[in-house]
Amino acid sequence: MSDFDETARRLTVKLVYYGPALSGKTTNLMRLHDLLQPEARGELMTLETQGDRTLFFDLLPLGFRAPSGLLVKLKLFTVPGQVAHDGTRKAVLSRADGVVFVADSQRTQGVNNAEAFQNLADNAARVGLDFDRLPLAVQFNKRDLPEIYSEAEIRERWSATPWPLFLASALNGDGVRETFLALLARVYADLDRLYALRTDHGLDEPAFIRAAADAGPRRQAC
Ligand SMILES: Nc1nc2c(ncn2[C@@H]2O[C@H](COP(=O)(O)OP(=O)(O)OP(=O)(O)O)[C@@H](O)[C@H]2O)c(=O)[nH]1
Ligand SMILES: [Mg+2]
Repeated sequence: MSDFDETARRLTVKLVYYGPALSGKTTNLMRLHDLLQPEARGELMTLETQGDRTLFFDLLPLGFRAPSGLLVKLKLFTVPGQVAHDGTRKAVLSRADGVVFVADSQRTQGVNNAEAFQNLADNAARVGLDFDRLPLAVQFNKRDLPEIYSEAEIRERWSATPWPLFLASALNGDGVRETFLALLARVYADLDRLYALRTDHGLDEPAFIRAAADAGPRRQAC
């Protein structure tokens, strides 16, 4: 749930990268961090991880000012994908304004993807999010690996769903920005309805997306 502080003229928005263990959620944030403006980067803070495994979450904060002076802060989180960390996933998902579901394209990971997607729907309900209205983008990552589901198979399987679908190889950055931009577009519609971004703050959808995608980020892993 976005947080609008009228006195401080600040809007805080929470975006969450969700998905099965090792699908590439943290790598998405790392590549976004690389792609966004280097001169505005803050410290990279890494707390507890175990090998590639996120134990709590990663955080990449972005910020920019609307023409009205409103400070828009975007907080990008990753959840830990390992099944055991469900409590943390729920906490991170709580009050999310939008979600990227990062699936693993490898054929061995079909069941894990499905379970993680169900877990997202279940946890959304548990934390009071309306899953049917939640801005969501779906990314199939690791396209560079052998033994992956074909694009046709993936598109066929997801054809009845309303969410935009992206193929990515987060390791080398392919598809990372496109996925993020699609989520921003979906989130903008809700924010504009709630806070009249276009009429009261001079921020239409293209300007919002441009500003957010160019904002100088800082990444913190916890
Ligand atoms: N080949 C390939 N490897 C990838 C890609 N994206 C991520 N990886 C690798 O997959 C491993 C797991 O990536 P992470 O980003 O840590 O995965 P995660 O989803 O954050 O995992 P958890 O924190 O355990 O939930 C790492 O070794 C990454 O380098 C990709 O597009 N291609
Ligand atoms: Mg991770």
